[in-house]
Amino acid sequence: MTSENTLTDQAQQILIDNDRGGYTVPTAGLYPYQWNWDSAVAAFGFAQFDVERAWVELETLFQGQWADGMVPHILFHKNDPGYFPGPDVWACEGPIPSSGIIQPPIAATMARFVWEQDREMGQARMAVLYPKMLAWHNWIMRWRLHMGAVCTTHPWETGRDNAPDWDKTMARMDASDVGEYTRRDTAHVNSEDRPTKFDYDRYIKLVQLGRRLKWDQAAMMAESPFRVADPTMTFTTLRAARDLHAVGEALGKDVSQIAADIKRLEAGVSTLWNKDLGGFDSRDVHSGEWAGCVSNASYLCWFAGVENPAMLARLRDVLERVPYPVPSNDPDAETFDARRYWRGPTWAIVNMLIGLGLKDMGHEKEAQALAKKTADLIAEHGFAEYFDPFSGDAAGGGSFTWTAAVWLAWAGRD
Ligand code: 9WN
Repeated sequence: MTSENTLTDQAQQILIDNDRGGYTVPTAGLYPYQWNWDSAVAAFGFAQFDVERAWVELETLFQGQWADGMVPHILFHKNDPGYFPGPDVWACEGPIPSSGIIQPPIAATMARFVWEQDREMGQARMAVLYPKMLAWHNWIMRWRLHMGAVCTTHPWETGRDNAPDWDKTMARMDASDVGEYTRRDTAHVNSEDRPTKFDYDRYIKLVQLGRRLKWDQAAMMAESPFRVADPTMTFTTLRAARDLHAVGEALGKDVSQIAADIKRLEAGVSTLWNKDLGGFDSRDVHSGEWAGCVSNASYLCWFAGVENPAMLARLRDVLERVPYPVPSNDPDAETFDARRYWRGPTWAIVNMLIGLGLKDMGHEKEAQALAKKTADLIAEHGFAEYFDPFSGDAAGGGSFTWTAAVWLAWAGRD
């Protein structure tokens, strides 16, 4: 048995071990529930050895869909005191106890990959999922657009929780009355690798606001201090729209509305180009201010089918300079921190999305280089939640579902 085979076996075993029956937890202990974008990636991983289980993962995720089309960022299938904030803090009323926010909508893209591997048998499954995915897309188009770019209403929505993108917006928030609460994350992993108390106070403050407003989108839009148009949400929504368009056409649906949405989102992408920074950036909708951050999400442009020579030049530089790219923050930025979560570390999941985009857009050489470096990182340092981009050291949780799925579906394949 070669070591590559061993890694593939290990990756499959991680997905099997993290399976809680119809859904996969990101990792045991630290994250005991079903997370939205983790689950979509898990489906892509499962599709490499158990396509039936891949469909089930997506179907379970959409069982949590709210009546208005929203698909929550966490589904609390079974209560677990090991995670905070749990269902009692969110107080949401969907079909499954859940959080009240979303995550990057990559489910449609991952579902398309699963379907491409299972065109005949999967046709009926896709026909059932498609209207649900479309309803979520329509919800995002209705509630989250600003000048065509997609906004986040909570740092957790982007999946890049403590990215410096939110620093200025968070600094303007008053969380002095958030009250007492007990974090559980720092009981599982090193607190140096996690967001600070300053950040957590504001995460919880925003949950309290949503709860008070009964998760009413119009009310939250009017009252929330946190509304940022961001590359993660915008690029993943645009990519999902392209995938829904393709799947819809194949299913014989009228896709004219999605085609119009794609145009709106493309226009939105251009509002995220910070020309002084020379990169795709986040912008605070209330203040109009740029975050001034080149993150790993800035490189998702190709994933969304958007070409950009300046970003390509940046990526080539990062591939040269950083031993284990792509860092979640520009290594030259003052805010760079090689271990603290989304302020520097490399995340295999984002690498995969960047790499898939690069390949689609004909940047084969860069796509291969990134896949190889990600494979080396995992082979040398394990299936960690994230990694120090300079030393490669593992950080956060271990035996991580999406890192295993990335190995199976992308990095470990060539
Ligand atoms: C909050 C599960 C999730 C990922 C996110 C990552 C982290 C949660 C947390 O874990 O966020 O959603 O409690 O830190 O930032 O991207 O989906 O793996």
